[in-house]
Amino acid sequence: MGGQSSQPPPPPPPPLLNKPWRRIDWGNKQESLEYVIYYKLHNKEQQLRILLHGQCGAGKSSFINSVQSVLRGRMYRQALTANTSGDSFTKKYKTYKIERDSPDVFYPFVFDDIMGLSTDKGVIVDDIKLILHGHVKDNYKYNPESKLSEGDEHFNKTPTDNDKVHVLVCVAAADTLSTMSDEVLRQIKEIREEASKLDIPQLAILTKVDAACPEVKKDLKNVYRSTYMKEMMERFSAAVGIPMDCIFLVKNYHEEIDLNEDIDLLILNALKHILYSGEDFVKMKLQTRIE
Ligand SMILES: Nc1nc2c(ncn2[C@@H]2O[C@H](COP(=O)(O)OP(=O)(O)OP(=O)(O)O)[C@@H](O)[C@H]2O)c(=O)[nH]1
Ligand SMILES: [Mg+2]
Repeated sequence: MGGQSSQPPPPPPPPLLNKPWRRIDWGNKQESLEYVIYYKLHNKEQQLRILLHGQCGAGKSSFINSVQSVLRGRMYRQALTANTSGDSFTKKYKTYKIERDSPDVFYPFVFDDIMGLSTDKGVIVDDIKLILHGHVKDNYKYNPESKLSEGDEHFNKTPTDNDKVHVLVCVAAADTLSTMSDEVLRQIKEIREEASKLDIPQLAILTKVDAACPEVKKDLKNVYRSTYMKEMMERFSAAVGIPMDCIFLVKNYHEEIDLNEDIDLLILNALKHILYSGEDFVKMKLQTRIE
């Protein structure tokens, strides 16, 4: 303007950083796997309840299947998933235990899968708050008209500590992050606020990294070198208030029929941090009870 020569725009950042900004020990799956395989809590009766929430189609059910696949060493598809858009495919609140060694022995952590958030069904947020407090029984079928009421057979009036949520994980699809509606973001924040009141630790996983960035699709090991993925994480962190060190990039099993070590490593990395947070929370609760 005004005859002055304007500065040329800065060159776009290179698609890949020279060095990854977060370290993943590629090629060493055993260490992470052993951490989970031998994972136990001090109190044998204690169980960590991990609740996954997030937009419809974000990959919540797929993440549970992916964790099961890694831990069982073969593809596992217990939680139903679907390639649909719009309404949530998962309609029920369901708890998934993971078998360890034999059919009646389970890992000391469980995953709660729920219906996804969408723009028009605000009732789900009230139900999720009840889940955080342990008031919702397994297999509750979500009713879009009204939240679960105290008189319902699926309302748990006297939740034990194992019924309550110990880690809240927000799942978001990296490839559609930029189009996430303000309403869904608001719902995520509202759920986080309730969890914060209960001191429940909160993490996030960004799925579908393969669909979000061509460099990552080419080689999953590029995931923490991709400038685009880092920017997505930063934007998501700013939008929902979850700090960067609590956000993990993941590619779920979705079309593969065989396990892949790189996919496993990202899933184990996220799972390890989820378990650390849950364990710290349980310890903190125990201490405050003793004091
Ligand atoms: N490319 C790719 N596709 C994925 C990934 N994770 C999940 N998907 C696909 O995304 C679709 C939705 O996945 P779901 O696991 O059903 O998502 P959800 O969050 O449980 O969805 P609702 O139950 O509807 O809320 C399915 O077609 C999956 O195969 C991923 O990491 N990469
Ligand atoms: Mg689902």
